[in-house]
Amino acid sequence: MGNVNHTYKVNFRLPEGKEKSFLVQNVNTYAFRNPVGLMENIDKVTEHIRAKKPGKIALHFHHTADRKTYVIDGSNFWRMTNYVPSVTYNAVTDLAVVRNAGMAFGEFQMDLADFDITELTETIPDFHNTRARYDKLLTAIREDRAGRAASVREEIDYLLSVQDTACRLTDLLNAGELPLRVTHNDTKINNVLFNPENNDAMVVIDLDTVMPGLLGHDFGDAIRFAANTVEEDCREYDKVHVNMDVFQAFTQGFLAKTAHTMTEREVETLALSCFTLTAELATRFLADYLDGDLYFKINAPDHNLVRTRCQIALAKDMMRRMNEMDAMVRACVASAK
Ligand code: GN1
Ligand code: MG
Repeated sequence: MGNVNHTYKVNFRLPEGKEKSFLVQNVNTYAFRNPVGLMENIDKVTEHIRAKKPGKIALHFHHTADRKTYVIDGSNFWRMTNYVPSVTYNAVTDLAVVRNAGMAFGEFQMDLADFDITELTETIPDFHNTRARYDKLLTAIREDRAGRAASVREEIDYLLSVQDTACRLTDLLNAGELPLRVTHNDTKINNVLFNPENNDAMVVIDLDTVMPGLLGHDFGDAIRFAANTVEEDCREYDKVHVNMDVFQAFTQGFLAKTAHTMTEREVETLALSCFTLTAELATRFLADYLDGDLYFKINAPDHNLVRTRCQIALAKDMMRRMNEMDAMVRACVASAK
C-alpha cells in the first residue's frame, strides 16, 4: 500500500478480549524531510474540515502521553490513526464509484477554500513544480549515479521533447495566471475510502502532501491514475490508454463541486493538467531510476523504468486525446454551472 510510506494494520487485543484495529505508519523521512511540520499540517487541515462537518468520518491521529501525534524512535518516525472499515480501489470501472471519487476530491478542495495557505508547511518543496522536476531529471542524467543513463536514451529524449508543454501549468502559475489553492496533491483513487455497502465516498486520506497547489494538480493526478486502462506499473505498454468513460465520470464528479469557483484559465488548462501530471511523474520515476531507486519503493530492479514507460505511454495517449478531453471538460462545466 503506497509507494513511499510503510503502512501496517495493527490489531490490538483489549483487556476484555475484544480486538481493535489501528493503522500504524512509518513515515518515509527521505521523502518527507520535515515530518513534524507535516503532522502539524495534517492536524490543522483535519480540524478545519471537522469543524465544518462534525458528523463526518475523519482521520484521527492518536496522541502519545506527552500529547504528540507521532513517536520518533531513532531514525524512524511513527504515527497511528483510527482504522476505518471501508473498501479502496486501485482500478475502477464502476463509473458511479469514479464519480463519487471525483466529488470527494472536489469537495476536499472546496472544504479548504477558506483555509489560510500561509498556515501550511511545504512538506515536499516544489512537489508539483514541473520545471523543478525537469531540473532534477537533468541532474540525475548528468550524475548518472547508477550508470543507467545510456540505456534510457529514448525515454529521456521523449520527456525532453515535451518539456515546454508539460511545464506550461507551472509557467502560468509563476506568471500569476492561475490561482494558488489548498490542494491534496496525491489524488490517486485509492486515497478515497468508500463505504462497502453503497460505495459512497467516506473520507479522503493520505494528507501528507496537502499544500498550496493548483486545482489542475489534483484533477490531473487523479485522471492519470484512475483513467489509465492498466495499473501504473504494467509492462504491456501497448495496452496503456485513457479510459474516456472514466475520464468523463471523474470530471462530472469533480466539476460538480468545483466548477462554480473555476477561472476561465483553469477550465482551459484542465485537460492539459492530465498530460502535465503524467509527464511530471514520468520524470520523477526516471530520475529515481537513474539515482539508483532511492525514493519510490520497488519490487524489481527495473520497477521505476517500467513505471516511467507506462507513464510515457499514457502521456502520449493523452496528447492524442487532448481535444476530446477538453470538449468533455467544457461540457461538464456547462452542465455543472
Ligand atoms: C507516491 O505513496 P503514494 O503511493 O501515496 C507519491 C505520489 C506519486 C505516486 C505514484 C509523497 O504516492 O506523488 O504520484 O507515488 N507520493 C509522494 O504512484 O511522493
Ligand atoms: Mg501518498
